[in-house]
Amino acid sequence: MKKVITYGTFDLLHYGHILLLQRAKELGDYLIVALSTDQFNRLKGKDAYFTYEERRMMLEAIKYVDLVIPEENWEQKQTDIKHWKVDTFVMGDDWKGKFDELSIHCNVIYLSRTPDISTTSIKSSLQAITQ
Ligand code: C2G
Repeated sequence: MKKVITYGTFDLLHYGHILLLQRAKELGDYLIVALSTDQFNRLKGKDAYFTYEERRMMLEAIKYVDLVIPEENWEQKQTDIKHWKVDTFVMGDDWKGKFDELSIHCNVIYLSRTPDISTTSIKSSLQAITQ
């Protein structure tokens, strides 16, 4: 079984996230999503609209996703890769180069980010509509 892992906040789930998860799953047979906890989001400077539990439930409903685990810090990736016997680590290419050190443990692949959609842009559009 070829295991793939990816990390993120996945707030206000949108098609950019889904396309990332779809392509990540195509790289193996089993996709693990390490989902940023509410506490880690604060560390990342992100104020997610949905709680961890709400974001987890939505991710678990996606057919490409096989397991959701908590992402609690920046440093856990190497441990996760070893613990879950991961073959491939995947991120959108807004992170290109940032996790290359993991290539001693597994394949590291950066997939092209879907243009013109982001959680931030959704929030801005909604604010404009409701003002
Ligand atoms: N993504 C994408 N296309 C978009 C938006 C996001 O491909 N239009 C990808 C991102 O590149 C990332 C994943 O979807 O790989 C999740 O995006 P975020 O929730 O914004 O993740 P981020 O806050 O970047 O967290 O330790 C890593 C961090 O937890 C990554």
